[in-house]
Amino acid sequence: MSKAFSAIGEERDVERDEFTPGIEPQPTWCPGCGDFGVLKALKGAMAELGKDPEEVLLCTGIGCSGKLNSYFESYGFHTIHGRSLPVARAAKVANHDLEVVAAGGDGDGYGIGGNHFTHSARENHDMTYIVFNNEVFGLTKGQTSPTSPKGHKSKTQPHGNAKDPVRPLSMSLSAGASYIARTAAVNPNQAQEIIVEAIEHDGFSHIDFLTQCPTWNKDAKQYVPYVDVQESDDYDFDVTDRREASEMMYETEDKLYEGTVLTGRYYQDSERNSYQAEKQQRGDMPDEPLAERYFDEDYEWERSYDLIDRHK
Ligand SMILES: Cc1ncc(C[n+]2csc(CCOP(=O)(O)OP(=O)(O)O)c2C)c(N)n1
Ligand code: SF4
Ligand SMILES: [Mg+2]
Repeated sequence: MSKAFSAIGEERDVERDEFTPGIEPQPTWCPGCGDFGVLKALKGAMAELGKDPEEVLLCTGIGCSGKLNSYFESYGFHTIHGRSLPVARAAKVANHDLEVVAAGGDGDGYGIGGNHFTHSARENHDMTYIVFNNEVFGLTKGQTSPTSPKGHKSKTQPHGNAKDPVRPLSMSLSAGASYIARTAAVNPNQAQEIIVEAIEHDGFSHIDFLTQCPTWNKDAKQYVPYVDVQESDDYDFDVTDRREASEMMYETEDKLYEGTVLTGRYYQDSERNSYQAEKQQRGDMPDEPLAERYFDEDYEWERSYDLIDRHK
């Protein structure tokens, strides 16, 4: 339980259990699945931040990871495969008062939804994107995913994966995310701290969340022992320096497949405007949620043609 200020400025106690749905569905995740760690850390982070469930929208993709919003009390939208981000972006643009979190798997976010990931990061939408990275397609029984190691054997690649895995952190940095971190389900305290920071960050926050899949990724690590790059004396880099962050990400991505699990904060740019701030500076987005205009019968809509004429 944490003491926090609610959105209306009242101090109150927020408990993790407020984010447990009233009907308490039992998660259908397998015993030992890393997805439990994300759920626990997310509930803990929301309680620490003093959020009310009705202030939060959780959009998920398809996969074991996509079941997250069945077990998390808030507004929710279980979208289609790879499409949690466009739905999350639309909701945020329509109502920027919402705390928007999108979540999905490595197949969902780095594969079929990769294009949405790239452009959401580039546009720096103010939201938190949690990618459950278990290095397989879990829900559909363990096929090779974009983060499966080279040589990894599965039903779709019985002779071993011929492809190099994607580099999620580097991809995110080059696309334009302004907060980038990696954590692991086996490290719940760090995971909660990182989710809190990601939500507080004003811009697109990407968390690559290592979630072990004991059912379909048996030769994979349980992501232990992990090293926190901020805590370790072996690493020293500036998270606000793009070049240093990029080098550290490269090393982290290589080491994961060599058996060393590096986690922590990798990059933060607090200077860059979020999409919303940029639009507001240009006079394109009102202070009140845009969606309120639809309920205002007297609102006079402008056509974009008229605006173009005005700028001639
Ligand atoms: C358009 C579309 N293609 C394929 C599928 C089948 N499908 C469902 S989940 C999934 C992969 C999920 O893997 P990942 O995103 O890594 O999530 P995980 O289950 O590992 O959490 C696939 C291919 C689908 N539901 N929709
Ligand atoms: S198949 Fe893997 S990812 Fe899915 S619930 Fe089971 S352990 Fe978790
Ligand atoms: Mg997966």
